[in-house]
Amino acid sequence: MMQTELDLFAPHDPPQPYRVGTQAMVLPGFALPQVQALLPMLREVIAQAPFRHMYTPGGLKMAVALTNCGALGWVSDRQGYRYSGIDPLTQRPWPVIPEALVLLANHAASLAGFSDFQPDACLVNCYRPGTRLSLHQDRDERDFSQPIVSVSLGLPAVFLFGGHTRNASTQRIPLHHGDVLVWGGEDRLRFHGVLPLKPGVHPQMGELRINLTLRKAG
Ligand code: MD6
Ligand code: FE
Repeated sequence: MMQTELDLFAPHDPPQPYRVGTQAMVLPGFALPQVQALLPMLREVIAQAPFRHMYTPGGLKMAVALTNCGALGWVSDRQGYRYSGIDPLTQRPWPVIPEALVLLANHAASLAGFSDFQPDACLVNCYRPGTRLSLHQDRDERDFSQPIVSVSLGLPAVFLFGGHTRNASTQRIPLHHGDVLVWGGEDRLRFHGVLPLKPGVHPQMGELRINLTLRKAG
């Protein structure tokens, strides 16, 4: 009896990993043990390569602010989408990916069935309340056999996971602070996006959602 009452106040364990596709998996809370160590490293990355709003090839300003770390960074401008070793804003190489983040991504990928994942690119996306990411495919990488590992921080978001065509139906996947999403294989080219971020204040991150996507781009 007493035990039952105490359990009501015990912190919840994060739910178990679950599949959202044949080769796509959510690892709830997987990054939580590392977050306190990762945040100062992320701050350092952002100091060296600040968030900025890029333009689509069509000339529209992207709602998500972004930066990168790693040998390659994802960039967009009137010329198109591509990976570049040089930050167009600073004209310097992107900061290195913090080793703890590489290890976390490699570990998450192996739990999801992708061994030996060696990311060389980490895209850092920053969302404010109201910011959304429209449905897209990730196809600027060289080798689609390599998975993508995505770490969510800050405010929760609803991730849309679609099919292989833009108009296929989408599943809604809630992503919280510390959740890791891994996908690859036959799910690698599925359309996906993020619904407009709901207003809120995260205790550690404030009015922000930050998403880190780690890839083998080159
Ligand atoms: C985001 N993520 O969660 C945007 N792409 O903010 C992506 O576009 C994404 O999380 C490929 C694989 C995982 C992702
Ligand atoms: Fe994407």
